[in-house]
Amino acid sequence: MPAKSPVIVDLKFIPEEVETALKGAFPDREVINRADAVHDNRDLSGIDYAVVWKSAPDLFDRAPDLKVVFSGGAGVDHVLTLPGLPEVPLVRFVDRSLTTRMSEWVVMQCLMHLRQHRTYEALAAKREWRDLSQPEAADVTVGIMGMGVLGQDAARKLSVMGFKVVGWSRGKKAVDGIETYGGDELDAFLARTDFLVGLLPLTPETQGIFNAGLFAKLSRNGPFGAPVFINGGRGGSQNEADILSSLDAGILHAASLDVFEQEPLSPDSRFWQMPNVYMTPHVAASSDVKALFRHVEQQIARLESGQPLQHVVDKLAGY
Ligand code: NDP
Ligand code: OXD
Repeated sequence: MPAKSPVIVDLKFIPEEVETALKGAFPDREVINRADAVHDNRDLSGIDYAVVWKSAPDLFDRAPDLKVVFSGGAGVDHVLTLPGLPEVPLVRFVDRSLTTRMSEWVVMQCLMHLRQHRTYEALAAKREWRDLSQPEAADVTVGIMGMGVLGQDAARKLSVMGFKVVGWSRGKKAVDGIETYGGDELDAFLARTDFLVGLLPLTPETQGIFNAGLFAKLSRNGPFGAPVFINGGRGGSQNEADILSSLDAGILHAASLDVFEQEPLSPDSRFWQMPNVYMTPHVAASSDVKALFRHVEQQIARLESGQPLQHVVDKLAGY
């Protein structure tokens, strides 16, 4: 039997987590972890598989014979923009742990805004004991842009918490208990939305979609008057100058941002000082590296036994 192809691992994750996850992973084949300097001059030709997250741009030059590229995350914009991406299937990471993490983040942000957590923190810092009038989840309609794997799970979990939920996606979805809108119904969707959640991939169509024009179309009938913007998708989909000016002008009440146009976010960014903005450093749904390697093993096993790969990206659509 011919030897099984090695797997190239090129992941800009926490290096120790990758090392630990690699122990016991891919037991039947060699692993070339590009974080390991011993592989610096290694010939990567003839290798079938690579698992990548923010790979060095020379990857496809160095490894010209790849048969499948696996994204280390659910998003693939970081792969689609790499020079020399070969005409082979690109498989994205779809996994229970990742989906659960994103829904935790989304539900947490919605609850923190609903429960006016920042205001209570500020009161606590002044040792001031004061109650604020308290809307409930049922008073808020959360609108999710991007009703894919992550959007649909977040929608269900927000519903369980009592929020009214509406969803928007390119193709209209049927999700139990959730009112959904298709691509050409954006304005009607926005008019319903008090808390806007972005869970879109970054594509030419979604670049800069979260801008002043869109914020102006959101509902102003929610409990805080102005709407809240929450983005866990990609920073390239948001116009940060517009978010800042909309917050300044009271067109937006508050925001939660996990992703930014430039990452890491500059220490000079005004976002750091804004009391009504929650920020996290692109960690809303980090990949569990062990689960990622299990998923890659399963997909390779499918391919090598003649079954179709799952979660293959439509490169034309960009996600
Ligand atoms: P999916 O591919 O499952 O879902 C994408 C959704 O976006 C689909 O509903 C799709 O519509 C919709 N969509 C795409 N383009 C458009 C458009 N032009 N107009 C309207 N709707 C559109 O992706 P996931 O849910 O798995 O992930 C979503 C994104 O979340 C990822 O691409 C990634 O960028 C981001 N992400 C961020 C993380 C973080 O830690 N911050 C972690 C993981 C992911 P349709 O259903 O009709 O195809
Ligand atoms: C992803 C991410 O796409 O973590 O999975 O951003």
